[in-house]
Amino acid sequence: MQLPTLKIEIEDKNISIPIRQRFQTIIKEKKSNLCLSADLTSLDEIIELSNLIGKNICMLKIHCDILTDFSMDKIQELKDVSRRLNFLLLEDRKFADIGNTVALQYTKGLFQIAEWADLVTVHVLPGEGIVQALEQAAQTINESRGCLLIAQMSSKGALTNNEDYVNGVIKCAEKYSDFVIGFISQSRLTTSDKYLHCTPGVHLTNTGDQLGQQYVTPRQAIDGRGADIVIVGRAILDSINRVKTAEAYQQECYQVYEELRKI
Ligand code: 5IU
Repeated sequence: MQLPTLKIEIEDKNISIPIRQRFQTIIKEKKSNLCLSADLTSLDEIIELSNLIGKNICMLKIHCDILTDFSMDKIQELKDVSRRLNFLLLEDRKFADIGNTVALQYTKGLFQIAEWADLVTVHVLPGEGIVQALEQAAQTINESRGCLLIAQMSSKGALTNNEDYVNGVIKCAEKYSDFVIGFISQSRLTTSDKYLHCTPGVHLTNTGDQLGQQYVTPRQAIDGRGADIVIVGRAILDSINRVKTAEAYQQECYQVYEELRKI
């Protein structure tokens, strides 16, 4: 009779704690500022991998539209793993349409993203209505939700990387600072601790790929580029031992983070 009560308490805790606070607690408690970018096409494989690597990460980033075996039951299974091993789920949807459309893309269709993704990524290109719409839509969900605004991209020639654009993104974050908990960025954008800076394009040995991706090391991402969260994909996914590699990235990223941010 004790077990069901305990489960309800855990669920309630997740529902009641604001997502920003939950994220910061996870990072400190687990000593991890590593986000695994699981760009895999099988949700079964992602679930299996997150059972092995979940203890090392603060967040798991996926692209639901590349999955060949997506179902709401399976994504619930992944959500259960994320709760048990205490990491957030980020759907890297990169919303980029008018408010009315993104609200539908967020809550409806095959993926019903708002039901399971703690966080989503958003382009501010269409204007601030996009964030307003997602925040409103998130209020229909019985759990704390948030988003990361894409301020700068890691890819060669990205049109996002100009000052006016980035300033517009920062302004939008300030206006919707309950729902916007951080940025996807390649540099430190604000001195406020409120916003978590998440940086993709990180690899310890490669400098890029054949399709425009540009890599820096974890140290360069955290030191030079002001990252709080380091997003790592193929450096872990393509390694011979994914678990060992994830452990190595966790240690390296958190050590540099502690050293520089004195947390
Ligand atoms: N991603 C980037 N750069 C960006 C943004 C997102 O690489 O500017 I915004 C995503 C794409 C991929 C992951 O899902 O982060 C990086 O994967 P690799 O570490 O395998 O390159």
